[in-house]
Amino acid sequence: MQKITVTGLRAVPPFALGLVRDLRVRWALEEAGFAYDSDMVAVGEERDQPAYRARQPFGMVPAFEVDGLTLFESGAIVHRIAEESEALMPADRDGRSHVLAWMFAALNTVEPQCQALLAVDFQGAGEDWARQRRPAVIEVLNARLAVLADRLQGREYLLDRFTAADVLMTTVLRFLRHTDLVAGFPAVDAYLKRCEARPAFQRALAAQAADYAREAVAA
Ligand SMILES: N[C@@H](CCC(=O)N[C@@H](CS)C(=O)NCC(=O)O)C(=O)O
Repeated sequence: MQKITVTGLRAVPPFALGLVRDLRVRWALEEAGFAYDSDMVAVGEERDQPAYRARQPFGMVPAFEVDGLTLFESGAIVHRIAEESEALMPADRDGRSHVLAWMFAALNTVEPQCQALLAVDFQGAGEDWARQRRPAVIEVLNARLAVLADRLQGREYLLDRFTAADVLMTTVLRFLRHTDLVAGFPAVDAYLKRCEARPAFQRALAAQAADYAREAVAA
């Protein structure tokens, strides 16, 4: 991979600092050892422009460019990076399929429940609909976390070594950081801390924070 650009958001509310999905792309790049540039887009008009919609049809982040290819959806981007680096995905076909299965599990089975809780706890804070909805969301999340805890019993990572699936699962589980849900499952808690302690994650988080701080100063 040669010239790589990752696009993040220019401004985010405090609860979203360290959660925006360009983080997972930056982390995958750090694990793979690929250098990248970042570029930040504003909320609203800039992301509605045809030039940005051509890169990310929904006007969201992250967007990604490598050697003239533009790509959107954080899962697709992390998968593309993983295809280019054995640091994130093994070479054998069955091994790659297992990584892909856990990538989908993170994005399709766990992330929607985490997002439902974010909607209840932040967008719906103090509202009746959120109070009524919360117990059902927590019940499903606890069920998902219980399965993850079983999976991680006696394992350091989702598979037999660190892969792109851990990049996605970790960044998804971070959406629960305003709760004590993960702490209720020691194996998942230890897994999350283990993944977040990786030097590549720390570099990605610091780079994202530095970009957002720079944008805040410039605003
Ligand atoms: N499924 C998409 C979701 C992208 C997404 O929700 N991005 C958020 C930031 S983490 C965003 O751009 N929010 C601003 C908006 O929706 O306008 C992905 O994984 O890339």
